[in-house]
Amino acid sequence: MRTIDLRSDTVTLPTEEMLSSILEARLGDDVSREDPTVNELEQLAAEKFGTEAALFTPSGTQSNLISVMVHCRRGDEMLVDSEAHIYYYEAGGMSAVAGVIPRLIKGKMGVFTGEQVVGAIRGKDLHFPPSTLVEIENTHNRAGGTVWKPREVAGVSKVAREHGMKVHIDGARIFNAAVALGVEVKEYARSADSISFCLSKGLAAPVGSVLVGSGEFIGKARRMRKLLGGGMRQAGVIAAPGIVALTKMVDRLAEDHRNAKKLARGLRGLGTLGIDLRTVQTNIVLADVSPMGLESSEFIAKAKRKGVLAADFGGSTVRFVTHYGITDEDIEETITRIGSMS
Ligand code: TLP
Repeated sequence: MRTIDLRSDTVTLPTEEMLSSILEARLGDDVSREDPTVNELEQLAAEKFGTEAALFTPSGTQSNLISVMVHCRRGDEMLVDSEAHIYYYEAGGMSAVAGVIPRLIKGKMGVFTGEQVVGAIRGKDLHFPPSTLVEIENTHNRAGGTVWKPREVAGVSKVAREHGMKVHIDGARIFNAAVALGVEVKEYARSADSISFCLSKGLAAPVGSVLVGSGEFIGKARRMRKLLGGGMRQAGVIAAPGIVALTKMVDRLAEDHRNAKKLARGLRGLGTLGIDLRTVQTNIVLADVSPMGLESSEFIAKAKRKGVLAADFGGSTVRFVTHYGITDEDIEETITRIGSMS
C-alpha cells in the first residue's frame, strides 16, 4: 500500500532539475558574498518582490527571528495573531532570543484589521512596552492556509505606519496566496517592511527561505543572520534548487489548491468530519474529527494504519496539506481510505 503523506508541504522532495542544478552550481564563500548562485537567488527574489535587496537564510524560523531582531529593540512589543506560526511554533524565539513580548490579536480566519491594530497599540506611557512591529502571516497556517488580500495588508500597514510601526509578513506560503488570488507578490511587498518566504514548502526546494526588504533592512538582517550562526559558506548548493523553485514551481501551486478543494469536498461528503470549506483557499485542509468520536491523535494513528499521514493540530483538529508529489489519484484514494475508517 502506497503511503500518502499529507502531513505538510515540507515533505516535498527536490525535482530532478533541482538535483542537477546542484551539480552545476557555481560556488564561493557566501559570508563574503562570493557565492554567485546565492547572489543570483537573492537578486531574483528581490526582483520578484520589487524590493531593493534579499537575503538567503536556512529556514523560515530564522528569517522571522531576524526580522524581529532588526525591527525591534529588546523590551518592545509586537502585535501578532493569536494563532500565528511565530507565536505558536517557533520555540518562543521572539522572546527568548529577540527579547520581544507578543501582544495577541484575534484575527478572523487569520486576518485582522487596521482597527484591531489601533485597539492593541499601547499609549506612550512609561509602564508600557513600545509597540513597534505588526506581524502578518500569509497564508495563515493554523487558520487553514487562508489568504490575506493585498488591500487587507495595505489597511493594516497604513495604520501601523501612522503609528511609527514596522510591518513584517511571514510569507512562508506567500506564493500560494498570490497564485490563489492571481496577484503578484509585489502587491504585498509594497505594504511591508520585510517579507520572509520559504523555498522548501510548496515550491519543493530541499532547504531555505529568503527575506526581502530595503537595502538598509537587508544590510542589518545580514548581520543578524551571522549573529544567529546562519552565515553559510558554499551555500550555492542549496540556493541552486531555490532558483529552480522560484522560476519553475510557482504556477503549479494552483494544482495543489485544486487538490485541496477536491479533498475537502470529498472528506466533507463522507459526513463524518467537520470541514469549513470557507477556509480551504490554498493547499491546506483542516478537519474536525470529533464527529467520529476521536481525538486528533487517535484519528492520525488510525489514518496511518490506512496509509494516510496527516498532522496533529491539537484537540480534535487534523491538518492535511496538498503538495508537489500528491496526485489527483492520491486525493481520491485518501477519500476512499478515510471513508473506510471505522
Ligand atoms: N511550518 C511547518 C511546521 O513548523 C508547523 C508546517 O509544517 O507547516 N511560517 C509558517 C507560516 C510556517 O508554516 C512555517 C513552517 C514556518 C514559518 C517556519 O519555517 P521553517 O520550517 O523553514 O523554519
